[in-house]
Amino acid sequence: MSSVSLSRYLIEQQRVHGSIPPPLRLLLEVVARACKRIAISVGKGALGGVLGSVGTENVQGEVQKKLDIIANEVLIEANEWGGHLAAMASEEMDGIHPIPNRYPAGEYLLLFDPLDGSSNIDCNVSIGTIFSVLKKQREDPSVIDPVCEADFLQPGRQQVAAGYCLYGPQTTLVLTVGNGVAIFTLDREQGAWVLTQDRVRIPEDTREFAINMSNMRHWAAPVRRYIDECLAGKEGPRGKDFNMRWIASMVADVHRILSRGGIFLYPWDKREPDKPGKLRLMYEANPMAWIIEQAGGAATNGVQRILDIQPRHLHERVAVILGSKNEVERVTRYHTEAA
Ligand code: AHM
Ligand code: MG
Repeated sequence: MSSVSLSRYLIEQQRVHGSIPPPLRLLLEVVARACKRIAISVGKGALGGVLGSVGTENVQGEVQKKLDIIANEVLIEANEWGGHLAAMASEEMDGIHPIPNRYPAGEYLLLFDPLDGSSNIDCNVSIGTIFSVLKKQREDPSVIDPVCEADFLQPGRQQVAAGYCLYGPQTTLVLTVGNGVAIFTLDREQGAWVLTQDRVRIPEDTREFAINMSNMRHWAAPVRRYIDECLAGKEGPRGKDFNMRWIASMVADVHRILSRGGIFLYPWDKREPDKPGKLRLMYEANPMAWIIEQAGGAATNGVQRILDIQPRHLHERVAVILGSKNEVERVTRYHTEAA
């Protein structure tokens, strides 16, 4: 059978399932093309002069790496002129980026974490790009007010597409448009995305967890209880041994969970009691939560489904617990029992 390209996959989704209007399909193709360009820069590493920091901080006070900035610029340049977007928002920019007047504007809103796993860039460990697409919702479409931050503040269940690109030993694009999860691998010789897995399913049970254990002393009781029980192994209440993996690139940790199951936690902790968590709701948690749910897993912040959270700010943070369904439900139950 001939291989299925990203374009063919998207056209068939549109034809058979009606889940992708043409402007959304074209927008996703542009995002995928931008990811190819980012993959080239990532692959060059020191030879391309792209490693190291630039000496600036983003809106969250994190030091920006050269590749954070490069990836952000590539995504903006690639997506500005196509006519499908009203605006973009990025983890690396303070405010939204409306489409400049010299280009036609469309109805979609694109959000991204241009380079996730920044601490891994300089040590040649897998990193990625995460993206989410929303549609501008206006009660009266004839009102043509300029696009603003409030247009972006939609719960994750309203996403119309979400995905990530993982720059690892292989470059992989993972995508959902609400009809399951598809994985494409970059064929470097052809420069083409080839469908390598469709209808991905995450096992409901697992013996593997991913959490930054160095924060253990700061966790809340329900998270501590869950991890303590995992660590107790066969002799403990779970009656089985658990393995642990932590790559510190959410894209890579989530990809492992899509491949073989597992649970990922970045919980609230008492170092920053006023912040719900480290990860960003709109650039990281929402797209990953939808992908995980579309593959049969679950995603909560401990008390609520992530996709139901009503965002109040663009750069809002959230606690994240996602992966194999039965484990996520267990951690969520521990939170309810402790409340
Ligand atoms: P980034 O977007 O600045 O790279 O930060 C997000 C990353 C996630 O990819 C990862 O899960 C987490 O931060 C790692 O945090 P830690 O350094 O505490 O292990
Ligand atoms: Mg990130």
